Amino acid sequence: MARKAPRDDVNEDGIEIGPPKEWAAGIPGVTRSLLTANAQMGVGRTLLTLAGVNQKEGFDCPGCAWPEGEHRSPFEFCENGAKAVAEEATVRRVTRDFFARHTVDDLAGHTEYWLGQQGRLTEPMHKPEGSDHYVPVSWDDAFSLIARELRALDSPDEALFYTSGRTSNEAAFAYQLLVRRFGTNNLPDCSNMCHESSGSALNETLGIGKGTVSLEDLYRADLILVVGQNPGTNHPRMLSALERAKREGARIVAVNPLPEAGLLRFKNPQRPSGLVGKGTTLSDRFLQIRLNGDLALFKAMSLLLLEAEEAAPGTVIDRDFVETHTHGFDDWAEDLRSLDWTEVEEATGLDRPAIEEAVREVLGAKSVIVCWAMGLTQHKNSVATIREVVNFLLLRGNVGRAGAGVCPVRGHSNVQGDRTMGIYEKPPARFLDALRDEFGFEPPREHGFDTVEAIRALRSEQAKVFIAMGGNFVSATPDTAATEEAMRRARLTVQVSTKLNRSHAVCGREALILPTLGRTERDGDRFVTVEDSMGMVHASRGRLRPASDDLLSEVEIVCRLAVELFGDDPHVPWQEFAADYDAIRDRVSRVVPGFDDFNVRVRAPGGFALPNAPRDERRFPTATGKANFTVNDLQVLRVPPGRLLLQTVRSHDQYNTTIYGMDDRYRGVRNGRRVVFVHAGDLVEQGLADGDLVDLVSEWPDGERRAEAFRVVAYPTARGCCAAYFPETNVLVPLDSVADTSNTPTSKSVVVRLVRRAPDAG
Ligand SMILES: Nc1nc2c(c(=O)[nH]1)N[C@H]1C(S)=C(S)[C@@H](COP(=O)(O)OP(=O)(O)OC[C@H]3O[C@@H](n4cnc5c(=O)[nH]c(N)nc54)[C@H](O)[C@@H]3O)O[C@H]1N2
Ligand SMILES: Nc1nc2c(c(=O)[nH]1)N[C@H]1C(S)=C(S)[C@@H](COP(=O)(O)OP(=O)(O)OC[C@H]3O[C@@H](n4cnc5c(=O)[nH]c(N)nc54)[C@H](O)[C@@H]3O)O[C@H]1N2
Ligand SMILES: [Mo]
Repeated sequence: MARKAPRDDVNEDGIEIGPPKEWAAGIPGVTRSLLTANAQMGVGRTLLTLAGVNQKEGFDCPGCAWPEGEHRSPFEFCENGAKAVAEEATVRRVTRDFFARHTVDDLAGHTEYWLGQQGRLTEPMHKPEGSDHYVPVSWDDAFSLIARELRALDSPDEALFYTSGRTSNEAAFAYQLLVRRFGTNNLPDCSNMCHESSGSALNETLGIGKGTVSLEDLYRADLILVVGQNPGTNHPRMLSALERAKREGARIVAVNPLPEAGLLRFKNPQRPSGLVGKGTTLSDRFLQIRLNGDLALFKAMSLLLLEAEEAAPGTVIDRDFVETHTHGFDDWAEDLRSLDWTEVEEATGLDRPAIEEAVREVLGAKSVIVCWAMGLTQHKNSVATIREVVNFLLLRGNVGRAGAGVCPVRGHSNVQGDRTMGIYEKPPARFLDALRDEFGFEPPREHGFDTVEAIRALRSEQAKVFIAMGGNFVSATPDTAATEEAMRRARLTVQVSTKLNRSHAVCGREALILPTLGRTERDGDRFVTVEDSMGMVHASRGRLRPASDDLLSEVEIVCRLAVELFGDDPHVPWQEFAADYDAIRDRVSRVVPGFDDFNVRVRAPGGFALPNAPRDERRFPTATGKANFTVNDLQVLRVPPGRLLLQTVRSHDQYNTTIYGMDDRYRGVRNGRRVVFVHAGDLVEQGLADGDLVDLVSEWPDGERRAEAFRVVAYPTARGCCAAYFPETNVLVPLDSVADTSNTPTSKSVVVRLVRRAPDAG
């Protein structure tokens, strides 16, 4: 299985490689954001739009889920937030003429970059079966077509309802209600590929699938570990928070195979000195860990803490906390004694003194926070790794107290809220009971398909209708060739989208594109709400004129489909929901814990915080009623000779599958994406050199997978590891390569062989 580069990929010959940057943001960051914004929007619209980002009366930045601070500057946005906004507020339009000019096949031959650059979708489009063109369709006809196909299924479980993470709370609640009213829990979402491992590990050990810290905690921490995360690119506003934490005395340790610019030094563009000065050195210590080494690292750090306690009893472990609030300590501590340091050094690529120094930081800190993102969640042993992070924190009582806790940094701007609203294929019984009590129908109890299972169901034609509330399913998921083939088998695919992407081109036999409003746009006089990464809920109100008069909000799309599907529904007032989002919020307040008086509290400036039992009361609603220590085996991921461990990452110029541009400024790449970053020492060992053109080949029991034509870049990553961008490399990860328990594709540890291409094959 091989994948050729689509034809308008920038030619590798044009790639320019310079030295990686050591600092993030500052003047280049600001001018960059204005340049991107201007190219898409023009100057007037740029200033109007950017001034509304993350303001108390404005819209929530669609960029990431990092919370807003209490002191919002007039420009509470970052370079990449501005790009996300510009991408949505662009003045370019995809019209019916565009679809008349391009066949579906033709669109499938273009890159994500090209597709995204065409602009905003403007009217509903329909690809009839057997046709190779999308043609305009009325909203009414589109809804009756979907309802007809859904009703024709033998079972509701033959339909799949995907959600990406930008969907508002109101749309998400209405959507999951429609799906359960229809009779299935087939609600796969982007979380399945993202923080599912965090949710799995935290639910089991702490009793909540979310983080336990607020921004205020970050400012009060003595030590912050930033593990498996590249905030300079993916959560730039987090750098301001880290900078402030440092000013208030925190120390920061970065754990990453790559020396990411934002982790090292930061020039805060929101402060005058940040534009010109030297910037803040953010990380006090950098552990350049080998990919997938974190489980070993956290075990080793915990063991050293246990040994320190033995050397000076009563000084290291928080005995009170461990005895009162936790379960399983003795078994865990006993197991830890058998840790093998050779294996630790092998797994982490770090030597013992480096780990001992890190532990001295821990011993010197009363309050510790661990932040993480995809570097921890997308491995086979991710759930175990995050459980070990929890063990490490529990040992010194670093949960549920000021300045301490777990901080999984969420991706999409409302991915956390979507889960809270019930977008989940494995809903807890208490949520379904609450739905039943509120609406008077019996929701389905059987668990539904997650993302990977949904692809399998499409492949076996067990699932026949696929509906997506946002996102770009075929590009974001693994095993590209298999996934695309599976998607093409669907009877009907429906994409609710703002912009064109590959999932419109690689579609079912019959397909619909339903264009929707973005965050930045006016939705009559209505507003929606979102929940950030730290459980703060607040309103988001768009201000721009919609990209076209023919767009519907996501809520209206769900409710109008429901009216078509259920007719006069005695259980849910869909028409009222479509007209008045307060009516939805009233229902949320009765179904979802923590949303009492939702309509009142969300109108308070800044919104409100959701309750968080571990954080607020040191209460752990787990199976044991306590915070659980868990035993997790260390299995070193050994790479056969001649192979490297590949991680798939984001460049500075992309938002998941949306490609803003061809540069990765902080890593020194211009004008191309087909690059693979490899340590110079490994290049020598592999008989390769910087500038070589290689194929990336992964080997699996069912055969090899190949991603073609990558330029080798000598780069200071950890030894034995390499990195390349997704989605180009998704082809390398088979559907069956997933994390234990969470079923998340293993996008951060793929064993690959680098095969030099013959010059004429380039
Ligand atoms: N501009 C922009 N912002 C975004 C996104 C975007 O695409 N663009 N995406 C959003 C989404 S949905 C998400 S989930 C987040 C993603 O945010 P990140 O998780 O920061 O995104 P990645 O690019 O996947 O970066 C993974 C980081 O983990 C490191 N890493 C990889 N494997 C390991 C490992 O085994 N151990 C350790 N310690 N480190 C490792 C990598 O070197 C890299 O620094 O960002 C969100 N924000
Ligand atoms: N190899 C590899 N694969 C990965 C990852 C990785 O690190 N490596 N990361 C994974 C992660 S963390 C995630 S979250 C997934 C992301 O998976 P998805 O969420 O499915 O993908 P996105 O690229 O974020 O979706 C972009 C599309 O969303 C639509 N869109 C944007 N805004 C809106 C809106 O407001 N409403 C609606 N209805 N549509 C909108 C646009 O049409 C746009 O083309 O990818 C995963 N895939
Ligand atoms: Mo994500």
